[in-house]
Amino acid sequence: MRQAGEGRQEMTFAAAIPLLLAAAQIDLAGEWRLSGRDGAGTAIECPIAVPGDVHSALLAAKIIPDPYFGANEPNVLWVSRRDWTVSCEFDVPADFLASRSIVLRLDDVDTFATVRVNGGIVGRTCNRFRRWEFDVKRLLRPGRNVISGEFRCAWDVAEGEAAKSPREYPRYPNGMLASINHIRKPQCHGGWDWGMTQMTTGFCGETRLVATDDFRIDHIYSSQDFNGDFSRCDLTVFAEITEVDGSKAVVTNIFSIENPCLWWPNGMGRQDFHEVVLDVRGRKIPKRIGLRKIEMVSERDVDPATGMEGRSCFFRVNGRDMFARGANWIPCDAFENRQTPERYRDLLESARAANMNMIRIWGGGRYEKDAFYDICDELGLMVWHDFMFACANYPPGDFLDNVREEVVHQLKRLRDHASIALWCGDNECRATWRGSWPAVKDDPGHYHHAYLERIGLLRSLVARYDPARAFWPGSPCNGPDDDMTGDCEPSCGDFHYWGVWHGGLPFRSFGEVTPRFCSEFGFQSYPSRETCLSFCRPEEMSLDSSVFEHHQKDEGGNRRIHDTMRMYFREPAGFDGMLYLSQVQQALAIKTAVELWRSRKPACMGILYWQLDDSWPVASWSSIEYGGKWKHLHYHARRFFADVAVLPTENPWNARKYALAVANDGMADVTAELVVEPWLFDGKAPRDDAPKNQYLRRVITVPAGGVKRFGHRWGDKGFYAMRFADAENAWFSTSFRDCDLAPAKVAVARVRETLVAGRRKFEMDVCTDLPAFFVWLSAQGIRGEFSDNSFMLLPGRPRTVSFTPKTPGVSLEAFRSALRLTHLAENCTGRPSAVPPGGTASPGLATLGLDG
Ligand code: BMA
Repeated sequence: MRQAGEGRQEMTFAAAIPLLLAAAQIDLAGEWRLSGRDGAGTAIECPIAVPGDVHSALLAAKIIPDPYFGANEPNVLWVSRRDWTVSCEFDVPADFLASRSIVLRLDDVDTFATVRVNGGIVGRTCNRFRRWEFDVKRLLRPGRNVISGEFRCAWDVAEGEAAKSPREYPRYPNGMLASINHIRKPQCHGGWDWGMTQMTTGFCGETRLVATDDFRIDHIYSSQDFNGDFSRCDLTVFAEITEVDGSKAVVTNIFSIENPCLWWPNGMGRQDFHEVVLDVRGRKIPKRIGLRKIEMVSERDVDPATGMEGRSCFFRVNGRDMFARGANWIPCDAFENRQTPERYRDLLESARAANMNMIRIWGGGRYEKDAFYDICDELGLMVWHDFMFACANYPPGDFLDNVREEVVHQLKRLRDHASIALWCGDNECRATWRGSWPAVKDDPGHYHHAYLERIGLLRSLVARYDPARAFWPGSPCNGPDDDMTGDCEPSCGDFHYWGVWHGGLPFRSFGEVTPRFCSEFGFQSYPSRETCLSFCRPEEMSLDSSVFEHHQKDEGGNRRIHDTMRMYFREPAGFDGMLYLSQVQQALAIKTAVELWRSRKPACMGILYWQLDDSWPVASWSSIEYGGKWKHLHYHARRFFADVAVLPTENPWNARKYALAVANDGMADVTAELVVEPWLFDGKAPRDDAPKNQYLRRVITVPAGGVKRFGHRWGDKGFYAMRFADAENAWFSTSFRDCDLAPAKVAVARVRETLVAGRRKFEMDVCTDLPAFFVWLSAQGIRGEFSDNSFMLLPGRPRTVSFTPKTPGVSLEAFRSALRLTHLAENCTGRPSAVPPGGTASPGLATLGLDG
C-alpha cells in the first residue's frame, strides 16, 4: 500500500489538490486477492490489481484465454455471470486512527459491491458512476486490517431489476443483456454493434482512506464573467468542503484578471491556462484554469442556399463562431485496466493531428477518468458530453434517485474543465417511447412521461450545478427546448445521418441532407492485416471464417461492406485487397459527406463522424484501429478537416450542377492560386486536349471563417487534380469501377533518418510513372504514423513523406525492411464485379456538361 506523498504517476493537477489537504491518507491501490468460482463451479483464487477488473486479473493469471482472440468471447462469458470477492490486508498506524474523521473513498466501483472492513459492513454500492464515501473510523483498528468487496453479478442484478419492475423498459437490441438499462453501468458492457459483451467487475478507481481533523476539499470550480471585448475576466473560484462533522461548506475567492490569455479550441488559438492561488481558510491552494466563454447558438433562421427555415446549432467560443470538426468517442478498451492515460493521449493526439477540435463522448460508454479531460484541455479538443444513457427507455421513479447522485457527482467533478462544451441528455433515446415494442405501443404516454422526467431531472441538475454550460436534451434533437415528441429534422439542431450505412443509400445521398450539425454518420471498414492477425490465425483470414464473422458485431455489416464495394470498385485482389479496399471505401464515404457539408457552411457548422476508436479489434466505423494504427480514413480526415480545404462536390438536387468550394476555417484570410487540372487515368501529364474551361487557374482570397463557391464543369473522362495553398484534392468523373486504372509503378527512394525538433523520423521520397491513387505506406510491426498517406500521386510530382516511430529504438534498417507500399490498382483485379441486386453502378459520378 502507498502512503500519502508517494504519489501516483497518473494523478492530475486538479485531482491532486483535495488530497493535499487531507490530514493523512492511505492509498489502498496495489495487489489484492480475487476469489470466486469458475465456469464449472470450482473455486478460484488469484491476485488482482486494484484499481482493476476481474477479467484482467483472470487473464493475467492465465485462468481465461484472451477474449479478443478467435471466437473466445463466449468462452469467457461465465466471468460476467459470477459473483466475485476482492480483498486485501493493510496497516493503519495508530496516529492515523486518532484523526477525528476517517472515510473510505471509492471511485469507479463496478458495480454492486458490499464493502466490509474487518468483517463489518461499511456500505453497499449500486452505481458505477458515483463516488462513494463511507465512514470507517469505528471499524478500523491499529495495525493489520482487512478490506473486502463482495461483488454481486451485475448481469443478475439487471435481470432481477427488470423482473421486479412493474413494466418492461425495452431497448434497441444491442449485445446480449437486454435489461442493462436497469443498472447504472456502461451500457456497452452488455455488447454493442461494435463491442463485445464483457461485464467488467471490480474496484476500478480510487480506493483510499482519507483522515481529517478539520475539513477536506472535495471539489474546486469557477465561474467566469467576461466583459464585451474579453479584455477582463471576473473570476470567482469556489472550494466545496466537507467539515469534520460531515456538513458541507463553500469557500469563495474572487479574482479580476486584466487582459486574460484565453483558452481556445485547436486551430483557433493557444490553449493557455491561468494559475491562481486560492486561500481556503488560510491554506494556499494553487489552481489552474482555462479562461474561455463557450456558447451554444441555437436560433431560428433560414438557410440562405435553400431558403429552408431551420434552427442553427453551433458553438461560439470567445465570441467567434466555430465549425466543429471531429469524431465520436467510445470507451477505448473493453478491459478497464487498459483504459490508461497513455491510451487516451495516443488517441486524442491522433484526433488533434487530424485537425479535429471536438470529440463527442457518446452516451453508451462512461464518464471518462480525469486524465481524459486534462488531455482534452491541453490539446484544445472541445467535448460534447452525453450523459450515460443510450438507445433505451429508462425507468422513472426510484431509478432516477440513483441517477441524480451520479449526475451531481459527475458535474462537480468535471465542470471546471475548459474543454467541456455542453451536456447532452442521452444518445438516441428520443424515439424509444414511440418504438414498436408491444409494451410501449400499449401505453406510449407512460414511456414519454418517463423520458421527460429523466430529461427534466438532467436539465435541472445542469442548471443548478453547472449553469454556464448549455444543456442539450438528447443527441439528436432539434434544439434546447425541443419537447422531444416529434421527429428530428436535419434543418434543426444536431442530426444523426445513417441513410448510407444503415439505409444502404449511395454515397451521393449524403448530399440530400444539410445537417446543421451532424453528430453521427459513418461507414464501416476492416482493420489492417496486421490487426486482423492479432485475433485470427492466417488460415482464418477469410470472410467465411467464423472468427472473422465473430469480429463483426453489426448484423449484415459484412454484406453492406461487400455490396457497396461491388458498386464502387472492381473485384478486390484477394483477401488483403479486400481489407485495403474496405478502408479506401470508408474513407471515400466519409470524405464525400464532409466535403459536401463543409461546402454548405454556414448552414452546416459541425461534423462529428462515427467513430474515432475501437474497444477491441473488430470491423467497425472507427478511423483508428484497436492498437492505435490509423486507417485510411484518419489520413483523409487530416486533409478534409484541415482549416483550408478544396471541396469538389456534386449537388444531388440538380444532376447537372456540380460545384467547387474552398473553405477556410482558419483565423486569417488566405490568398492563393486555385488550380484545377484535368487528367486521364493513364496520363503522364495533365490533359492538354481538354476544353479550356475545364482548367482553372485563378488567384482568390478566402476570408477567415469563410467559404467561396464556384460553378465548375467537369468533363466526363478521367479525373481532376486541384490545389489551393497547402490543400489538395481530386474529383473523379467516373467511378473506380468504371475505369481502367493504369498499372502505375510507384516507388520509394532515399529512405533516410532525420531529426526534427529532437524527434527521430524516417523520411522517404515516393514517386510514380502514372497516376496512382490511395497510395498506402505501412511499416509492418512498427507503431507510428506517416506525415501523409492514402494520397494521390501524379507522375513528375514526387512527394516526400516522413514516418515518426512510436515504437522505441527502431533502426533505419529495421524500418526499411518493414516498409511496404501499395496503391489502388494493385488491390483490384481488372474485372468489374457483379452489381448487387437493387444496386446501381457508378453512383454519384455522372457525366457533365459545361458552364463557366
Ligand atoms: C449510432 C450510435 C451507436 C451505434 C452506431 C452504429 O447510432 O449511437 O449506437 O454504435 O450508431 O450503428
